[in-house]
Amino acid sequence: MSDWLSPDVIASAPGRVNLIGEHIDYSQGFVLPFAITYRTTAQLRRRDDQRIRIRSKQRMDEVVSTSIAELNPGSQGGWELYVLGVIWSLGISEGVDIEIDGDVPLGAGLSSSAALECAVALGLNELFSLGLSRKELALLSQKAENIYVGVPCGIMDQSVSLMAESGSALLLDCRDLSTTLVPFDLGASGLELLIIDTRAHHALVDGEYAKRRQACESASSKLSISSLRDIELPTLIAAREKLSEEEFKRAHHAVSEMARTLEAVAVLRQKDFAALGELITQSHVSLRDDYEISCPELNCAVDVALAHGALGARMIGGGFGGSAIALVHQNQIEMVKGEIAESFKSNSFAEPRFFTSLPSAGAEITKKLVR
Ligand code: GAF
Repeated sequence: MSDWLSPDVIASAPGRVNLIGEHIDYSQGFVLPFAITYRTTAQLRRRDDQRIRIRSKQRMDEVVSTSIAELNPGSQGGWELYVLGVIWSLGISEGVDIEIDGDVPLGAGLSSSAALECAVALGLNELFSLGLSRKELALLSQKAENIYVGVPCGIMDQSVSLMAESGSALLLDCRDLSTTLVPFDLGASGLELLIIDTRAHHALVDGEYAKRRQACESASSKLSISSLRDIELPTLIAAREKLSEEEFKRAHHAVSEMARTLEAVAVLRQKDFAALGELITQSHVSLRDDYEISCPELNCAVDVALAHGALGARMIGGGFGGSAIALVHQNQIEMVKGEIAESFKSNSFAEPRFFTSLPSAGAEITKKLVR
């Protein structure tokens, strides 16, 4: 096993927090995520046969051993499916050993799966000299998750993991994957973004995510548009009777969230953090009431943060658990954490975990193949 210790290539990729623009990537909207400091690392080594071996530093006694010929979309498994899916979606035809390590909190809605896919994708791109662009790698990582793993995610998480830059949030146009960096420096204004992992269940694979996507697609089709990107709020409201109550609510979230995201970029450029906080909170209300993907733990984290001075707070990610964010004055962070922990305790929720993160760099190659 000593050959695991001398990789040809090392690549790493971050998890993400989405500042605003939730559940609109698959409606071709605008999203504003940033990469977090927590990263997944993939060490890759070429083999001279067709075998694939995968292991994780967190579970050194378990080695997944398979081969290129055995790659099969839809097969059963655990975390290794994300790695196998990327090997499959990139069309790799030679054997490889991959060792994974990292500190992206698992199950916290901070996109540890995209971090894993993107670290492997960037590493394979280097190892096999594929010459794929970051945008192509994002699309192939999404394909791995959609088809190989069977999770119908959008393109936000993979894009930010591959294309983010330190110090900025990434405005991503999910229609053409064009990006604009938006400087995001809370510290200079005495603020911090608190990430609250509620430790409630994240139900992305359980069908609710797919139902939301379907509602947006059927609303678009009834409105004769290619996606909800193509309609403004007043027109949607005027066309309300064409949609079911559920479709209208889902579309109302998507269309209003797209407008909020662009407004958030404008206020961020003016460093108007009070206005940013309001938009963040409006996003939560819309996700809670129109999109109906929040849960008591997320609502509790948001409500307690707002009641104790946060400028804004909302759930992030797929919903039904995972994390919330709160825009908090630095000198109030400990107090807000304490109040949330106390409230979780009195509601008999699991003990929350807290993180903070500066906007960090996207995926990187830290050891290159010497040619
Ligand atoms: C999950 C998905 F993977 C993303 O594509 C996105 O839809 C997000 O939920 C909600 O904004 O993270």
